[in-house]
This record gives sequence, structure tokens and C-alpha cells, in this order.
Amino acid sequence: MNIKNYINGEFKNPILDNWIDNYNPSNGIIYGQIPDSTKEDVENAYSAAKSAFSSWSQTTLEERSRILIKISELLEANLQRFAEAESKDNGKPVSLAKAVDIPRAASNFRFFGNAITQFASESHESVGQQAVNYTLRQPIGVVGCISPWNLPLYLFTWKIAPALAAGNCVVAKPSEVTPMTAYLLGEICNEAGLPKGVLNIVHGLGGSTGQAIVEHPNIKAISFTGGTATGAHIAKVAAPMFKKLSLELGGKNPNIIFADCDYEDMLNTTVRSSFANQGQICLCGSRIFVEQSIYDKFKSDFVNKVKALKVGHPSQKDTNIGALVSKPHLEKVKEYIQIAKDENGTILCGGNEVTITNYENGYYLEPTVIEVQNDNCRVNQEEIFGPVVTIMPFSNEDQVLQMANKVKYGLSATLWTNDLKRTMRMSNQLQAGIVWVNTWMMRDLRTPFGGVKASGVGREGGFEALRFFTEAKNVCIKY
Ligand code: TXE
Repeated sequence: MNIKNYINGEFKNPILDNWIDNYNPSNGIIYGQIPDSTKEDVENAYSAAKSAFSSWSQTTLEERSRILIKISELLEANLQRFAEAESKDNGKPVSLAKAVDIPRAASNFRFFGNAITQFASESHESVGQQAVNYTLRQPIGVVGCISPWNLPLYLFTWKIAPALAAGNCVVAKPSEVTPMTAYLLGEICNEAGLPKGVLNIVHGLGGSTGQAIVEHPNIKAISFTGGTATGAHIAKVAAPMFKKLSLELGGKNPNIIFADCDYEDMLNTTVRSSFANQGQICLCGSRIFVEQSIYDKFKSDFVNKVKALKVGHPSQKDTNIGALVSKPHLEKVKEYIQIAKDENGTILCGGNEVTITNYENGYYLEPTVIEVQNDNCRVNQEEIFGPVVTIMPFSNEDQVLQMANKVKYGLSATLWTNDLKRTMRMSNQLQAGIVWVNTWMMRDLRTPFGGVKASGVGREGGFEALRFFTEAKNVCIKY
């Protein structure tokens, strides 16, 4: 199946008629093609967005809200179709796409459809100066949203929904590896009555189509989620043009387990935080640190649970771990398993590719647990972004805090303990944008979301996202 660009409410072939193969990770088969869009396609998307802006930015908040909530409802009504499409494109279990990805995409539209009606700005009376200041929060204009392959529609809409709610028009590009649900979203936007040109979706490679969005002189803000190296490159290109930037990048998140935690809850959640979505979530707790006194027990219980996870075809109901997203990504993850061996890490379980009958060319890998000798090794420092976690013991709070913070990333951290004082001390000192205590990936869309250090700049979520997608203008009136 060939997918098309969505420009000015219409589905269009790329101008130069160049196409990229789209693979199904569960069987390695090319099942369609996607536009290899050029600068000219991006320019057409920009022109459509620019033409739509004066009207959309003046559309009442109630009307914008109504349309966004309609999109949300239509996504919910098409849950099965979208979940199957996401799974086929990405390799994740259909059950996961159905429980997490598509409902969350719908929530993103509903949340920001509601949030915009509550978004307020300040006024300051300048006492004694007979003046009043008020702040206008105006949409930026045409903005760019670029998203990755791991949570395709979930992260695509996490950017688009606040951008649209705030009154911007959008040129968006999903990952070329997982373009399908973004394509289907176009149909839904038309059905929901989103005016033509308000949202434009161009497909293509990062280095050409994505680059054209970032380089476009009149696309004034870029919201990007993806790899840290790409984020650094985008920042370099955008800086001389003074674009607003929100960068949500990689992570290498610590999962810190103290002996006083609720053990069963911790164990079950740790299996999830390690391997959900084949470990391809920037929030996965990929470095597990366990207090010495329970280390041996944890090691044995955890490994037994991980061995029981079923690697299988994404459409099978009992599959826990589906296929990795692409052949190159599978190769990258396998390389890290080799690096672990070279560094004298011990593979406690997993480490091998899995062959599934009838789907022999799919990209399947066993969930892998590596015991490391020290926290400086490469598998403990570099983002692997696959079904691979490291474990090692620690002896005290100071030591684990130091190890937790000793990576270049700072996205999230998970802490398992029932000691309140320790929770407060550690939450204050962990270098991360998000700290989960006795839970993982529990999300409230009102909260600020993002990372520190090489995990990015800026915050998404709630009013933070609406602030990002608006310019504040101070008006000072003397009376
Ligand atoms: O990401 P890229 P990739 C990490 C993870 C993974 C690595 C690379 O470690 O192995 O990044 O993944 C677009 N100008 N994360 O290669 O390349 C690209 O087309 C503009 C973490 O998929 O960063 C895609 O739409 N855009 C991450 C998006 O950027 C460009 C999730 C992300 O692609 C571009 C995914 C350019 N020059 C991977 N180059 C997370 N934090 O969740 C690429 N793109």
C-alpha cells in the first residue's frame, strides 16, 4: 500500500515521484511505499499552512476545542484499525497498541482540546505608576513537528494537538520507519472538519524532508523527539534562525531498588519498565541498581520472570515482546550485546535472535538481562533502546546516587523505597526531568515532561506545551 502526503486537506504524491520502501518488522517484508518528499513538497505544505493560519488563529477556542475532541472520538471509534496499522508498521504487539498507543493519541487530542479552553495569561497592575500590563499568548504561526518511530502516533499527536490547540498551523513529519498511522490521521482530520491546510503531513527521510522543515526560514518553531545526535544537529541548524526549539531526546534511565520496597509490585513493574514496547521507550529503566541485601533474590526472581516473557508475532494475543522496529535497529542492539560480552558482562538471560515459525525474517530478539561489574561500561552508559537491561548491586544511597547521575542523559529515574525521607532526598538530587517513586510511566498529561543534560531542552505537557507553542507579548497601558 502506498501512502501519500497530506497537504491542504488532500492526499498527494511527492512532486518528484520518488518513494521509500516500508517494511513490516514482524516478517521483514516490504508492504508498501512512502513518499520520499523533497524541499518542494515541504514548501507546498508550508504554503497551505500559511494560507490557513489567519483563519485558524482567529477561530474561537470553543470551535478549536470541538474539532480536536472530534478527532479524539474518531480515533477511539477506529481503535482496532489504528492499532493493527501501528503494530504492522512498528512490530509492537497489537494488544499494546490497543491498550496504550492509540488510546493515548486520542487522549492527546482530548486533553489539549480541553486545556486550551482553560489556558490563561497574566495581568500585572503597576501600582503607583497608573499602568496595567497584560500578557497576550499568541500562536507562533507555522510550526514544525518531527517525531520518532517508537511510539509513532502517540508522540506525533503529543506535539500536533497542543500546536493546533494554541492556534498554529503545522507541517509535521512522522518517522519514515513508521509513517502509517500518521497517514491515516489525515483522513480522520478531514472527517472531523479540521479546515484545510491547518495540519499538513509530509513523509520522507530525516536528512532531506526533516532537514527541509528545520531549515525552512518561515517555520518558526520546531518540536522534535528522537535521537540525541539528531537533536544536536537540529539545534545547530535552527539556532542562527532563532527558532523556538523543544527537544525530547534519548535516555539511559536508572531504576533504583531499595530493600524496603514493596517487592512484588516492584518486580512486576520492573519487568514492564525494562521490556515494554521491546524496550524501545525513552523512559525505560535500562540501568537497574539493586540494594546489596536483596540483590541475589532479585536477580533470580527477575531473570525467571523475564525468561517467561513470550517473544512472538505481534498479532498473537499472548505475545509479550513483538518485533524490533527495523533490521538496522536489531543489528545495533545485537552489537551492544556483543559489546557487553567483550566488556566481561554476564548475560543472565536472552541475548539471542528468535526465529518465529512462518515469520522467519522478522526482527525478534530475546529480552536480555546483563549483569555488569561496574557502571562505567558502555552498555551502562550508552542508549541501547532495545530489550536489554543491565543490573548491578549497590551498597548505600550515596553510591547509587552517584552512579545514577553519572551518565550524559537525564530523562527519567525510578525509585523503589518506602522510606519517605530517602524519597525526598533522592528525588531532589536525581538528575532527571521525571522521577517516579514506586511506579513507572504513570502519566498525568498536565505535568511537565522532558529531560535535562543530553536528554533535551524544554518541557512538553499541559500548559508547558501551550506556552511553547505561543509567543508571550506584554502590553503596557498607562492610564
Ligand atoms: O532517530 P532519529 P532514529 C534514539 C534511539 C535510537 C536512535 C536513532 O537510541 O536508536 O535515537 O533512532 C527525523 N532533520 N531514539 O534514527 O534519526 C527522522 O526522520 C530533521 C530515542 O529513528 O533521531 C525521524 O522523524 N529531522 C527517541 C525523527 O527525526 C530529522 C525515539 C527521529 O529520528 C533529521 C527514537 C534531520 N537532520 C529514537 N534526521 C526517544 N527519545 O524517544 C532525522 N530526522
